[in-house]
Amino acid sequence: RATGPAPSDRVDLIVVANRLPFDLEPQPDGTTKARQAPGGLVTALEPILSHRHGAWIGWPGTADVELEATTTDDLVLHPLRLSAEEVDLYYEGFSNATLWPLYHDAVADSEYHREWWNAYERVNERFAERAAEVAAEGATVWVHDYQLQLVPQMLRRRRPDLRIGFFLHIPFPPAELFNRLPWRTQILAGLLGADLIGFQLPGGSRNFVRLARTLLGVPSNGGELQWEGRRIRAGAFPISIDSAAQSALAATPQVHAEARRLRSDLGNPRKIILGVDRLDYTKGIDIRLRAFGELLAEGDPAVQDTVLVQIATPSRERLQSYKAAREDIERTVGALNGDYGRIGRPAVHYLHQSLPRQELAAFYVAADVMAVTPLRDGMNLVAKEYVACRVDGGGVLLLSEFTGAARELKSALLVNPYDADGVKDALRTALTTSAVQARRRMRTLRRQVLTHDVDRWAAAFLSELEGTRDRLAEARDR
Ligand code: ADQ
Repeated sequence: RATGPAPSDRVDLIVVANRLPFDLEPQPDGTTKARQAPGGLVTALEPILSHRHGAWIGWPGTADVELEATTTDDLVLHPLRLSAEEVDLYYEGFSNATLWPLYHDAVADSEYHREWWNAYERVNERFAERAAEVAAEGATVWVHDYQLQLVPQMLRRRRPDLRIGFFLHIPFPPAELFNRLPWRTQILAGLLGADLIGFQLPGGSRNFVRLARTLLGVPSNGGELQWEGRRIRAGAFPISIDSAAQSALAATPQVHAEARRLRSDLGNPRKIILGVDRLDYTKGIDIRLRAFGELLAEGDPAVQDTVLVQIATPSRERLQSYKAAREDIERTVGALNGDYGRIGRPAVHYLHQSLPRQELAAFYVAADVMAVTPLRDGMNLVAKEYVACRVDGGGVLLLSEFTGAARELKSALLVNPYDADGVKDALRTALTTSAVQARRRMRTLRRQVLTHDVDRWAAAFLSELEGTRDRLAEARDR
């Protein structure tokens, strides 16, 4: 792009993320229609961005389309074109087949290819370039997630006047894993371009600070780091959901009616166990299926007249590891239904589909037990959505201790997903918990989720980011 926006069109708050918050569809008349993609991040950031006439830079989700910037409700969307090859190498390759498994405890093997890394660098450069064009003097730029870890440094080189924040939605791994990355120092230096680096958990932040010290010799004091003459802060900002909106949705008569209908469609079983995830090998879908299967095989009274409903959104379907995970899950579902189902009454109901928010809420309301069993997860919003939807105060949350959410939701039934007997015991306990006990746990969970929502998360991050620089300017002026 030879020309950028005129200086007067530049904005003072910009979000940079791999994906735009809207799906953009080119129309026959040459205009572009924007449809909001569901998600807490958009809901949280949209009001702040609109209020401050902010902008969002991201890929519109289809390769090889060149779209103009569009404005929706005071928010400017800047679609960034990615070629099919870039999507292959930068997104599916380096982001999802190198970084994703490595950052999730290496639960699957990572692949390391120079051409993936080269594309990652190139695409990060383009995101940084666009942000530099769009940002007003002294603007705040908030960069998101593992696909864009080089952007903070690349942007700072171009625009030292900006305040740059970075938030990682997935775990930041310990040295034992991170050190495998051939480009480990580049990634650390990329992140250090930010003024504030946010993680889901204090452990991720500590991993980062320690690695910056050992690999780059960055001096630090708690979460304060010194790098290239600047002070940088690293810390934990656990993300959440729009708890009030989720709760209000679950309380509507429509969702209640839908929940009753679902229960009846399932044959009015005694208990419903629910799983809701992107179909990803980190989510431990196979683990909950196997635990349920073993209880069925043993004829455990806890699973008598019980069904498991698994809703899995299609995800990253071109990657071999995702194909393998899907095949394993579908084989297991088939085997369980073959062994324990009856005509018209399968043991497991499995949907490989994305559902509308309202229908998902009805499932949450209908489920007696919510099974969240990832091997590793940055936060896990599904656990929080279930809690927010239990306006009736009932329901049992079974939660892997390796999710970020487990740190806040201590009253859930916490399980180690690697411990097959432990998961089985916890599932049995969840199914036989008394209503009084369940309500007691749910009350504590609801207090946490309703008071710690996504607005609070965004406000905490942005005020820390914008406060940081003010303190630094004061320190310099003194
Ligand atoms: P994800 O790995 O995608 O997010 P999660 O936090 O559970 O995981 O969020 C998934 C979202 O998709 C939820 O809002 C859920 O309602 C929705 N969803 C799941 N299945 C669905 C279905 N079948 N139909 C419709 N919607 C469905 C990453 C990190 C997480 C971190 C978030 C936010 O991996 O650890 O919590 O980002 O930071």
